Amino acid sequence: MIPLAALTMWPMTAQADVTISDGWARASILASRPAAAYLTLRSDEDDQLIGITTPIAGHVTVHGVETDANGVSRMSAIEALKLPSGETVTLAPGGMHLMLIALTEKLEEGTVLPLTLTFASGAKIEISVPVLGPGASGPEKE
Ligand SMILES: [Cu+2]
Repeated sequence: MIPLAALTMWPMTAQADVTISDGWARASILASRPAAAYLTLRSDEDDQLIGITTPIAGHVTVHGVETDANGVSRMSAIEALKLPSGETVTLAPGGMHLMLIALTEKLEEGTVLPLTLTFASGAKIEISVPVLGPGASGPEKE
């Protein structure tokens, strides 16, 4: 993993027409367990997030959470996350998240997680998000 000191640009800023902010991942206890990461996206044009990769996980999917009539929540994969023009789309604990599966190492608090996001427009954005503690609920606001 990359030490936090290697983080050159924070907060993350726009490239293409999509602005990404408040990205973070939650430290995981075992590499054999899936991990979750969160971020906020805002696109100036209608776009869709269609792919996410990281060198340390075999698979990254956007998950939504649905609660049925019995109050049972389950996660479902979102193949293409819609980013309507000018709308803020938030992935946060309890709701949508990035699910990292088949990790090659556990997410260690204090390191950063590199992510490459691919959009339907063809744009690609590379970001690094901080890995916060297992009990964190989000990055601290200044
Ligand atoms: Cu999930």
